[in-house]
Amino acid sequence: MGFGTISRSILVMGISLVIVVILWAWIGHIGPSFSAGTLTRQQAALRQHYGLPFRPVITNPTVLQTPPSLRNVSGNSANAANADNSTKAAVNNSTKAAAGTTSTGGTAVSIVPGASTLAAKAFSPNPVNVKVQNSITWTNKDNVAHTVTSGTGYSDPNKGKEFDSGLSSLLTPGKSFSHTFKTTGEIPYFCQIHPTMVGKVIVP
Ligand SMILES: [Cu+2]
Repeated sequence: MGFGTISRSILVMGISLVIVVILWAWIGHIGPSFSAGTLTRQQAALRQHYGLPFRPVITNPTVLQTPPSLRNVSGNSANAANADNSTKAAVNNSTKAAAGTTSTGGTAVSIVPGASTLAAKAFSPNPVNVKVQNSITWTNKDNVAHTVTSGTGYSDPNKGKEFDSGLSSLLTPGKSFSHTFKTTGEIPYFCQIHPTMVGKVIVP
């Protein structure tokens, strides 16, 4: 075996290696990008083709960490319950809609940065006073999603009765939620994602 054969073998190996590297750089990324991007586009195209409603892809880690059964608590209770409860849900929704239209001139409450670990300091000011028939607008100034939900916590049977920004439409960073208070009282509230976040509304 002469040097010619050896050098040809080395050349063939070298060319093979170069081809593998070029293919890897050219189409090596298709695996992960196919599973993420292409499937999303295909699903969107099929939904449009069959006239199905648009469903946003959830990428918010906070939402993904919330069990699906807890993402739409008010909706679930309306589905599971009798006519009496669904009527209540309808009344509650119309109250929410009314509150949304009177968002101007209300009292402002911030969900402060880092709120999820700040317990009673998560909301500012806290407690907050508001006159009857006036509204409070909560604005999320943190960088993760929260809710403002009336009640003392998950186990409160009256949870969300007075107001609930909801798990299906989370208060993502920068988002606001308003509610008008029709009766006097002291209303405790909390965040459904971080139940240690607690506040109180006083309607004297
Ligand atoms: Cu929260």
